[in-house]
Amino acid sequence: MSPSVVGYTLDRLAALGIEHVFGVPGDYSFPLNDAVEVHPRLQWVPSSNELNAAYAADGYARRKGAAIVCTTYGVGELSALNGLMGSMAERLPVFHLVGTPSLRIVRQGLVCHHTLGDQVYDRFETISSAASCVSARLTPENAVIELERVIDKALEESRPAYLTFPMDLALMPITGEPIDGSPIGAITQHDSVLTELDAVLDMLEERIKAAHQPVVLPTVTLRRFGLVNELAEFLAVSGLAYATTPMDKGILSEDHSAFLGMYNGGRSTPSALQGVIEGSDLIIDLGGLVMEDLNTGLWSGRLDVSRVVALHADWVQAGHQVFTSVSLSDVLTGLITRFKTGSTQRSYWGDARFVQPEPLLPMTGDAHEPTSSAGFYPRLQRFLRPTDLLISDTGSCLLKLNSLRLPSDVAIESQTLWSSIGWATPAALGCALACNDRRVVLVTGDGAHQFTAQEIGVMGFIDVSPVVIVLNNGLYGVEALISEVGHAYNNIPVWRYADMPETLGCHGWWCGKASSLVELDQAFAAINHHSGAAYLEILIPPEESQPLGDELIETMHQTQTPKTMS
Ligand SMILES: Cc1ncc(C[n+]2csc(CCOP(=O)(O)OP(=O)(O)O)c2C)c(N)n1
Ligand SMILES: [Mg+2]
Repeated sequence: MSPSVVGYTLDRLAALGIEHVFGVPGDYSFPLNDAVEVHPRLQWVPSSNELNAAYAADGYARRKGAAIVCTTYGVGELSALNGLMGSMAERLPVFHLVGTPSLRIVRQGLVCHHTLGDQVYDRFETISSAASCVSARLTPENAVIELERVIDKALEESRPAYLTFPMDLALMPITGEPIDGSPIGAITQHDSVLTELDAVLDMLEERIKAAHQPVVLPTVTLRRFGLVNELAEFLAVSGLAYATTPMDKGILSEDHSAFLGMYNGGRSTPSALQGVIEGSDLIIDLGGLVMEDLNTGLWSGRLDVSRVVALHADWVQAGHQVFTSVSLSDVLTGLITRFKTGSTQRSYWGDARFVQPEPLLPMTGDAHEPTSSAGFYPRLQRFLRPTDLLISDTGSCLLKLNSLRLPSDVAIESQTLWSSIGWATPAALGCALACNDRRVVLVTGDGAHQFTAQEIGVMGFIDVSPVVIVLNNGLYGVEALISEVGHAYNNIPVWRYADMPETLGCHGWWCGKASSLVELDQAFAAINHHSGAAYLEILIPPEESQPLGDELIETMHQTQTPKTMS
């Protein structure tokens, strides 16, 4: 007996290595919900709402390679869209499965719930498919062939896919031969056109040989395509030094001997790094840098295009020269081979040798002083353990964490490009489920946390054990700064954060609140001794809510205020 359309879809996605499905059930989605419930390799994770489900799936895909989010027609799918659009921006293959009215309802023209009361049934498909790079409506006849196309495209682009399932067709058996599929780790990028690949490798070899001080800017795209080990090997055989932008932070352990620090235009750390990168005669952009404001020190970075060779996922740009149909993985492995077999092996550190990444922040503050940003970040650096995965929400904490040196083998996930506040709490849940070999440490502002804090209840319910750190300054701090402190719209309700895990049904969590540095030290020590989940609220004075310098605030004003108004 052939599997049903939904059963086969889940088999095919589980074959990629996905083990969890995030979502909220709904009557149109029951065929999907039921199929997940009985699937031997998939576990349903109940989300508090569809936006949280999409954020959790985004986090999961960052660490697992792909994820599934399942919502119901109209009301459910539309609620998930901000999360999925974030996965579009940040390049994460999240499969969005949506149950829709049956073909029988559509053919009879019956007016049904979750519509505008008219007989338009496909209104939401155009909206939801905008948050995907590929979409399909699955039927018994097309399920096999369409799933291959959709999976291939989603992985090729590393972006979401949108799949709809009319609820009657969803339960019918597929008509084609099922395909087993392979796990994500075994799936490679599309083959390159060989003549084009050779031309790229020749060009790169020549440019590297001729350069006095080439530098590498590896991007997070390498992680998305499973090429982090290749990056490490490339750095080892080439002897090239590298720096990362905020979006690409922590791609390798930040105690790597070739690591120079964070390139962020005029806000680089160490500050001398800006000169090294911008003065370099060859900048190898590995994966496609995103030159957005928060990734370029508010556009203060200037990379001379004639010195940049950009290796995108499937094309290459060197000045005005463009090469197409070459995959990043082929270019990287080709370069490794050329360095290994060629005579060009040498160290290219040049002046870069004199730039050292920032050490850990010095410990500041007397034990009985109140907690503050200045006291928190050096303590956080010392609290983190090798293999920890730090998740940061958008807000003043991200601006600070992006410029901090991470301790050895600590990884980080953030949404520097999409920057949707509230993302991090559900994303921490997704990350915790995707990688049980790392302790997840979430740092979030209170404002961001209030968006999606219900997911703490889900963490307790399904028994994952993150460390949650909430920075309570009572306001949308970073916004207060940019919009000038004093606006009532930046104040947020006063919550008793440390009481929340218990209210939300979490058992065995260490929960506490720190308002002085001695309490903070004790809390961190207690959390490191506790074997389960932990939730720590830290009071941050509102007047010192953001660790941003005056000069940065001024730059933000200048960048954001239209010339006619200044
Ligand atoms: C979904 C969404 N809504 C609004 C914003 C605008 N925004 C950016 S940061 C921020 C405030 C964050 O406040 P909080 O989490 O308390 O961090 P703080 O800066 O106070 O430490 C807001 C409202 C956004 N980025 N995303
Ligand atoms: Mg705040």
